[in-house]
Amino acid sequence: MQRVYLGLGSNLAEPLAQLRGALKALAALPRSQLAGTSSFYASDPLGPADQPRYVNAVAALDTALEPLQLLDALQAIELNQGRERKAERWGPRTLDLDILLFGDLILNAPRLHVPHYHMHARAFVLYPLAELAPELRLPDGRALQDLLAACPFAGLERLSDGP
Ligand code: ATP
Ligand code: 87Y
Ligand code: MG
Ligand code: MG
Repeated sequence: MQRVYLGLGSNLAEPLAQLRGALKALAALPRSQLAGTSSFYASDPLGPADQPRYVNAVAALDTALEPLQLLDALQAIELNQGRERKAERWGPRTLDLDILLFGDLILNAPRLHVPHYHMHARAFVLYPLAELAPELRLPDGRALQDLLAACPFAGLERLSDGP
């Protein structure tokens, strides 16, 4: 079993319901157990700005799936919840499921990079992750608390509506 942290995001078709649907699907994954869920957070889009605000969360999953098996399962959940891939990168989406960390694995395969290449700079990832694992270190030794100190909370809104 490996402890995996997943980033969840949605900005289309009732984001709160999308995240709750995704958590239900994660809880039903084979050879896996959902081990925790952060609060939900709203924020303006990072990157391309002409799209609705996002709701984000982080989930902890204990899994015996291989990394690429997990990626396949996550992409199936995205598709099942209406994710459409358009030509434009970083467009609006019903559901985004990103593998942030897969135990201490460092992997740079064509379809999968872990740790997620940009997690260290995304407040909507780091703050929910810190709810689940405040003492976490990345595989390269960087402490989550140091990443948080360099990444302002400003712009992130912790929602009272949660999982
Ligand atoms: P970003 O990765 O910057 O958050 P995104 O989530 O919008 O952007 P997607 O369109 O969801 O990107 O995914 C594009 C591709 O990224 C996927 O088809 C997948 O193969 C690849 N990928 C690489 N590393 C990861 C990862 N750690 N988690 C999920 N997908 C990944
Ligand atoms: N929340 C997101 O989940 C989110 N996700 C993204 C991609 O997965 C993008 C682009 C669309 N922005 C997001 N914003 C929020 N609030 C991420 C990005 C960040 C920095 C530079 C370019 C792209
Ligand atoms: Mg993403
Ligand atoms: Mg993604």
